[in-house]
Amino acid sequence: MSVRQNTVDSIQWDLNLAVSLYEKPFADLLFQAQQVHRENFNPNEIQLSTLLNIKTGACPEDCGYCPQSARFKTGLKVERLLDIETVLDAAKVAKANGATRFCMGAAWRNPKGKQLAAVAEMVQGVKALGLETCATLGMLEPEQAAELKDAGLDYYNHNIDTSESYYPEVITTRKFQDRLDTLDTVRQAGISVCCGGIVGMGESNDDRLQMLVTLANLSPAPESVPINQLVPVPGTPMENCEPVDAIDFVKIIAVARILMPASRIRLSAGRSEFDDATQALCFLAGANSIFYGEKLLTTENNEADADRELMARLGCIAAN
Ligand code: SAM
Ligand code: DTB
Ligand code: SF4
Repeated sequence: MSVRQNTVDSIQWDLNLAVSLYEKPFADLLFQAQQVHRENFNPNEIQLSTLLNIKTGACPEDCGYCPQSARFKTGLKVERLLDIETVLDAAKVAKANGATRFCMGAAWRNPKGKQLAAVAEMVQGVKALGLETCATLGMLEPEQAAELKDAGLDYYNHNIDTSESYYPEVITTRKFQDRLDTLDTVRQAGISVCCGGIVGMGESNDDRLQMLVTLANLSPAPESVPINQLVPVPGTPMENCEPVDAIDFVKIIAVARILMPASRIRLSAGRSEFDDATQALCFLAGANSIFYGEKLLTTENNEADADRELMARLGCIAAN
């Protein structure tokens, strides 16, 4: 089956197409994904984003995967919004280590007036260091998105997390449509969209593929697509979820690459569970971005030294 690029607004992907891709023989799927990848990117470049949690825990939402929800006893130490110096120091370290994008995350349902002003100042400071800026702060109002854009925000991360039908099993305190509305608000403000989801939360394979179809049908598709494997944190309702089969995960990446030819597909949370060979297969399948640095938001990530070594072994360079 030939698959056209999602560069024309009228092209809508559907679940049947995603399933037919997913069910192809592994070698055929990876070959197609690699072809699409090469048409759109230097296949040996990986984009490096570093995360910093600027406000930790005590979140009112009930996202079943999240150690930062106030509803679950995860033993996390709650921290107020960091001061700007601490954030800029972390951004300088990230830049010195080779990251090109710095993503600030806050455990909020949505930012309030003063909080947004403080984050806007951080964005301005990070941008002035010569880094791309990204923030993930929850739901946004149009004027807040405009303020962030004015401050120099390049990307806003807001994940759909899963398929629309599985979503109520994961989160009840805000709707799937709320997520789409925020994504629209971000897009309208002229900020690039970073939007992906999580696999390994007990969803079906069709849920995973439907999530990719929904992402691909955003018009345009998100510029960045983080694919997280659940980090099962003790104390959360999902603490006992089983890890995703590595080959299934690689196939999800390949389908994401084919459905979203021009998007950066990011190997995100849960990467440290994958051995080097699995990560290499993910890159072959079209992943071309990682979270880089020892910490995600509250959980551990791969060692930066190990990532540099793996990239060198694979002949990969960091994207500018
Ligand atoms: N509070 C904001 C929000 O929910 O949009 C921003 C921070 S929130 C932690 C950002 C994203 O991290 C979530 O949408 C989810 O996709 C991901 N995430 C959180 N906990 C995770 C976990 N345990 N495993 C994998 N991904 C996770
Ligand atoms: C995304 O999709 N994954 C990142 C980022 N966007 C903000 C967050 C992963 C969080 C993993 C659990 C934690 O460290 O708290
Ligand atoms: Fe709060 Fe975001 Fe965690 Fe949901 S994912 S509980 S909104 S920090």
